[in-house]
Amino acid sequence: MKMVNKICVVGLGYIGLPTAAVFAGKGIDVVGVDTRKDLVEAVNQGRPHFGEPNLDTLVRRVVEDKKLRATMTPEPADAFLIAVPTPFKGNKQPDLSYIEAAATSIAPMLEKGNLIILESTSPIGATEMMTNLLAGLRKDLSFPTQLGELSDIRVAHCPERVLPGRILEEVVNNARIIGGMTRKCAQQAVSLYKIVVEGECHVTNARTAELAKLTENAYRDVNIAFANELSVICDKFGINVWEMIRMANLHPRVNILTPGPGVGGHCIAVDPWFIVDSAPQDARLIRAARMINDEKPLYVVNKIEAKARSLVDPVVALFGLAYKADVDDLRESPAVHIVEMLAGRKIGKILVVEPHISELPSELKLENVTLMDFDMALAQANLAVLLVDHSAFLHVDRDVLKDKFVIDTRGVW
Ligand code: SAJ
Repeated sequence: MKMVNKICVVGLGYIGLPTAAVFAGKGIDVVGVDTRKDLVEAVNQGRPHFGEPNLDTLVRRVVEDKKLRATMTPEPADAFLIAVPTPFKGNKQPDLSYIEAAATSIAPMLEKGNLIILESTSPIGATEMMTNLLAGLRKDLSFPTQLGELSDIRVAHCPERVLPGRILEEVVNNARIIGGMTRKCAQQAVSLYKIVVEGECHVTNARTAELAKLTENAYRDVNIAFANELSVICDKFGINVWEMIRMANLHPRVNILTPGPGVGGHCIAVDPWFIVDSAPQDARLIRAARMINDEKPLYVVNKIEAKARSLVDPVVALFGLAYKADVDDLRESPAVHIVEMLAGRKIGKILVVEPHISELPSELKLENVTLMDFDMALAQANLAVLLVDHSAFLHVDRDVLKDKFVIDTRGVW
């Protein structure tokens, strides 16, 4: 295989930026491309636009070493790595417009011998769709959907699998699924990942890789839904669900996940819908799990409202807005939905504590919602609701909590 000297990473988000930085850290020339000017400028100043352990130090170093550079238009390279979002549309169907735009933007830069990797989480058939789109744009080159192993361009789907909060560690150590459009495509992709990945690279075809990635997140979603369903059942009987699960998990073949206020983030709350969309008649359990997890925030709101209405002068403090512990990411966060719904119920004063932000998101800029620090909110509240198990919330003074009504959606207080 041709040596990889230069990589063009399209999309400098939660996956693209760390991946670009890790390759640059290994001495590869990396050009990062993004359509957002502010983000490109920030990267060129050595500043990531989101919080992730150790990412700022790495980005600063590779930018200073001139190994990573960001631009708004792709450049010719040996390999192109696409890491753009794949959200869903209003009808829960996958929105592939970012993949299409990324492919269209790299098409003029392609040269014989190039490797294109789609890292974005994708519905079944998306890699093939992207390849056909490129083939239509570059009739002078051949693609694996046309010529198989003889193609000029190699294409593979290698889905990202890193956990926010541990991205830099997992991008190197996790095993990778390498879904080649052909065997040679896969081999070339393995050679590329071996530059940075210490985990094993497992070769398969692109469709299997697409569904395997969706399955990983659907597996977690289904298991969290099971835990969330149990939490509702336990509430009915006055049983502490966390204690009950701890007991059940003592069985050597039982490992139930943790109930919470709902499932957030841009992956687990989204990706299972891609399976449902591909097989609407058959994906019954996957759909049910999605609905159970999506309904959990409303259940929590009803519980908070019922308790608040039983108080004379309710002051409700809600702890945490992020979609999970110790991240600053509010996307698809059940906690944000809960505060928003609760504010609409006009139950009294709502205090919000989120140490990772300095300003409330726009949907929560409401007259009855105030962002406050932990001690002040706890002192003022008569109903304390834990929505996110941030480390900063775990060492709460039990004596202070004793004087309040407490709703703990995470089972840690
Ligand atoms: N959650 C629970 N109970 C649990 C575990 C999680 O309520 O027992 C909630 C969290 O609070 C959060 C949501 O689920 O709201 C998702 O959090 P997560 O930590 O399970 O996963 P993500 O969304 O941060 O990252 C997932 C990971 N996928 C799997 O673990 C199978 C990650 O490896 C993927 O790379 C990522 O999705 C992705 O980008 O697809």
